[in-house]
Amino acid sequence: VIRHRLRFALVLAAACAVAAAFLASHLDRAEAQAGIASEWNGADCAVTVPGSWPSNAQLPDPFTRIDGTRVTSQSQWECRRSEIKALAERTVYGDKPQPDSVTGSVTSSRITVNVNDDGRSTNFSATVQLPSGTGPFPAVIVYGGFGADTATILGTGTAVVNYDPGAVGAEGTPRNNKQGAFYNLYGATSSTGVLMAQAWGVSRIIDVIEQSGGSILKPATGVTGCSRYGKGAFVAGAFDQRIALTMPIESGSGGVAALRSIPQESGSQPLSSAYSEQPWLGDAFSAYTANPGALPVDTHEIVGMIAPRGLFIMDNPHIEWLGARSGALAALGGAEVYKALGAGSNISYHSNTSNGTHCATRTEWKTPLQQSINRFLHGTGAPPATISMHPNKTANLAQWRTWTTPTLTAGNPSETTTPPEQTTNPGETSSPP
Ligand code: MCU
Repeated sequence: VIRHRLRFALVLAAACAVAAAFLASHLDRAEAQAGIASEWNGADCAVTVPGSWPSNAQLPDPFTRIDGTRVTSQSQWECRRSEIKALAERTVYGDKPQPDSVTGSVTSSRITVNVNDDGRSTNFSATVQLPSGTGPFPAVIVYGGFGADTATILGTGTAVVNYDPGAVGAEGTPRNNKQGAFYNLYGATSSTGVLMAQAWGVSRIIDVIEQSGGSILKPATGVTGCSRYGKGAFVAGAFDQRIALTMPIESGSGGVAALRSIPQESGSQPLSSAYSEQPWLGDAFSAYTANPGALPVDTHEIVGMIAPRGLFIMDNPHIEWLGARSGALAALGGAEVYKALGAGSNISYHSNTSNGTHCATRTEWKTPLQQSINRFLHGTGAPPATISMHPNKTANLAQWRTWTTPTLTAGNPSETTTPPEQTTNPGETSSPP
């Protein structure tokens, strides 16, 4: 069984490497110059990460702060979400820095990005495919080539931005010699993992789209990718609140899958493997691969960071390595945050597929993908609003929690220093109260 599993991982890894090689990035010089839009509401919440916290074999309560107090209002949640972000950066992914300046250009075929921070500079680019019709168009940033069903996206009148994540956070390096645009700025020994580096690159693309004046691309942005690129898309969506729609596909261990549940899901990629196969997660995660119960967060709270923005998680239940039960558990746990915010219909999960091919273009996903894109990037129609687990890969949230889900009350601005959620994306403005 182990040999079979190893062989599967090697075949996947080889397939991924070949496809990634197609995505050589061509670097260009920038023209436009402007400031950086804010990507995180709640950046001015006072968050302190303590030196220690209690272990918890179950999924931690998203609504209880690390100091043990519980949040009751939406404005308190804004700062709790910042605390979850800080804890997740510290223990799972590594830090996502905010650079000094970003410049670049958007044309109908290419986005160029130049970033400066602390006297250093770097650049990368992405290619653009426009749909037919008259722009400007919202865009979906597609990681790599996997599961990138560009026809489905273009068919909704949405542009595709082809993002080569390896240009910003490369795979295939040792942890003490990380490579790519992110590490050009922050150093090859940065403890930030490749997934967060790649997510930082997505944020810089959005900076450039926002600065471009909106004649070609609108700021409404989605992100997707499959497998390792599903891990990446998930992290990108969680750590940038300008992303209106996140669509991770078959992301497995290191992606959506609940970290505490992976050791209990037979055949799923072990945490130690997800940590060592590539420097995907931050260096600090080495302390938790054998003991995820010691983490102050789990991925249901990363799902919760995306709330109330659009989220459609797709999993493959036919390949044990992909840990679909742990993915479903994180979706169910995170859906509680959506419910608490009165936005329960903005999250969908689907693993009830018949085709077992990894990263296949699945007919069952076409309609909910297009519904999600229409709702959250175009502001039309209704989201799929379904949690559909394959019968072999159902998860039971009740076994994993003792906490209950509050209804977070609206308002109470005295409890936060941050302005209310920006409503630049249509999904947020239309969430039920
Ligand atoms: C699910 O994503 C990964 C998985 O974590 C790896 O173990 C395997 O090698 O490759 C998968 C993948 O990215 O496939 C394209």
